[in-house]
Amino acid sequence: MPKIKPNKKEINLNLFKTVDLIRSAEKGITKYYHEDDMKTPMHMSMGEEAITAGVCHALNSKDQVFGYYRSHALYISKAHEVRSFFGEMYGKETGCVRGRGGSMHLANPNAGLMMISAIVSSTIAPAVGASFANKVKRNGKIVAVFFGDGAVEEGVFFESLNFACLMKLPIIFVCQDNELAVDVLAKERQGFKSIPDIVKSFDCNFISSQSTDAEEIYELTNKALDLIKKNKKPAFMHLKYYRMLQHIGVISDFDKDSPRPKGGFERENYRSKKEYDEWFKKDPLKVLKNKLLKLGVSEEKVSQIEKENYLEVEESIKLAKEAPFPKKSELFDYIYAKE
Ligand SMILES: Cc1ncc(C[n+]2csc(CCOP(=O)(O)OP(=O)(O)O)c2C)c(N)n1
Ligand SMILES: [Mg+2]
Repeated sequence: MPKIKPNKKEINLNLFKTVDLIRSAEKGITKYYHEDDMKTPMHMSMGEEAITAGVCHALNSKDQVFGYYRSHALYISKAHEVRSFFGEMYGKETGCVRGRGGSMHLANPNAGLMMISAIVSSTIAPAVGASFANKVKRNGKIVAVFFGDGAVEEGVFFESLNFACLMKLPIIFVCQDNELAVDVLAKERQGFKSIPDIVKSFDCNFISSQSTDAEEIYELTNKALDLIKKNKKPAFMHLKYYRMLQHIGVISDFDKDSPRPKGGFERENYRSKKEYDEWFKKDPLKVLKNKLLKLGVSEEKVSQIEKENYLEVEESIKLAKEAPFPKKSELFDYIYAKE
């Protein structure tokens, strides 16, 4: 059966629900992180939500995504839930990987979120492997693998892209380019002209955007999916965004009230307040909210979605705090080898 395309208002409402849930969840993290009960480093997604929400809305629920340590937004865009998300943040048995993983090792295979990892570039090869398996099985599943611009500087990226192009795999490479690896700018790291220049020399479909409008990313992903279907070549989406917070942790570089954490990663003044202000005007959440109002959605409806998301986040945090830790006797369960 051909997919019936939802109308513009419906698409934007669904995207707003997702993007607002992601933002609410991260605001929840920000609110409670100082209590020190979430024993996991946080690589926050604020700023990248349009990318994950847009791509995942275009995928089917059976399609598979692979992420990296900055994947709160990806998790919520694909799994549409925050109960086991917060269970995981608190290291509890109710977490999506039963409290073993934390923020950098989320997974939810039933929802198609296969793995994320703390090692730069490390999920790209498994994603290509999964896509190869899907092709052999002819099960129609698409893989989307998300990674930062820093991942392009790793050898495994080239091998994986090469193999995917050679084997004509049904996979979308989603490069989330914030032009930073921690506090090192792209021009200080890259011995090549640009990421598009590299990728265009491979035999794949190439799409790029700087948009923070999730609907635009959704439409571009549909285009990528059509191209994969038509010419059987993988797609590469090069998508720019601004990382709103510091590399790790819950404050921005420009928070006047929150002092920079001692032993923080970033150099002073590695990016400008002007750039921050410019991107902030294009905050993915603001973009969607303004669009909904222009499309005739009432302020009450928008506030109702925001309230529902807020309450769901607060309830999920409460349940996570009350939930049990994994049992000590199960410490060595779910690992490859035991002594
Ligand atoms: C193989 C490897 N090298 C170095 C690191 C240390 N490291 C952690 S995050 C990071 C920056 C990666 O930047 P990017 O891929 O652009 O992702 P972003 O944090 O900007 O989202 C580095 C170098 C690592 N985790 N893994
Ligand atoms: Mg980066």
